Amino acid sequence: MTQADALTGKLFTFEGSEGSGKSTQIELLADELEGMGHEVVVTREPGGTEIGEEIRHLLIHNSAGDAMAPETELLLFAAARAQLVRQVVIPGLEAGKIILCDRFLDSTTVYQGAARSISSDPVSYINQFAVAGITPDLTFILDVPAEESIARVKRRVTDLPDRMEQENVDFYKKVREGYLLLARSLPGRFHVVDGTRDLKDNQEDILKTVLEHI
Ligand code: T5A
Repeated sequence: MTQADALTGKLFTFEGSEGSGKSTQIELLADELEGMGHEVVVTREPGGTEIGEEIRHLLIHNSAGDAMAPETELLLFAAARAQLVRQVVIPGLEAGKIILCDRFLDSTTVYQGAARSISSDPVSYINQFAVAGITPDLTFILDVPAEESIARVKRRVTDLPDRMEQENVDFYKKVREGYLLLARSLPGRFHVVDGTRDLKDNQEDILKTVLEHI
């Protein structure tokens, strides 16, 4: 029996720019699936483990992060992911659970690769090393224009925005384009959702698509 045969669960990941609606949709989907009797694990990146949450703090909230080199950022995101995969994702899949992960390896491809312009070879190699052969069964991209993403972040922010949220509109545009390019290059794994549509419509679309995969 191969490792893939032992992984009877499903991994669904959610991608998109800040404020695109990932967490909202994950919460709604988790409630629906649990109501149907499925065992669901909700997790996020960076984070999802004690080690990963420490790394998250360093990456996103620590003021020392302002001086962080893009290469350091890449390795820290990968470190958090390596821990999450081994501590949460693989055991969950082995136990037949449905894992809903807020961001996964595609965030690195897009943010560190497309938006921060680190070349694709190290990004791809480091991503593969971190995920240990685990590929999402399906990835939802919540697609929103850069301006809408920024507006939603601004509405939410009561204090100073975190480090990643201080990027300008061009950065958000590169992120959006990066995701749409990925979706075009791997149409079988990605399902693009219009993140400006009504919440309820997206909820129905996502649930229907997930049910077709489980
Ligand atoms: N990062 C991460 C990298 O650079 N590389 C990596 O490898 C990884 C893993 C993570 C940061 O790290 C970067 C990317 C990020 O910059 P985070 O704080 O976890 O930072 O940020 P996000 O994952 O982007 O989470 P957000 O909370 O910002 O966005 P969500 O979860 O997409 O949005 P959500 O659901 O909180 O919704 C935002 C607002 O929009 C409303 C909601 O009610 C909420 O107010 N909303 C809608 N409004 C209208 N219509 C809809 N359809 C709506 N859906 C939601």
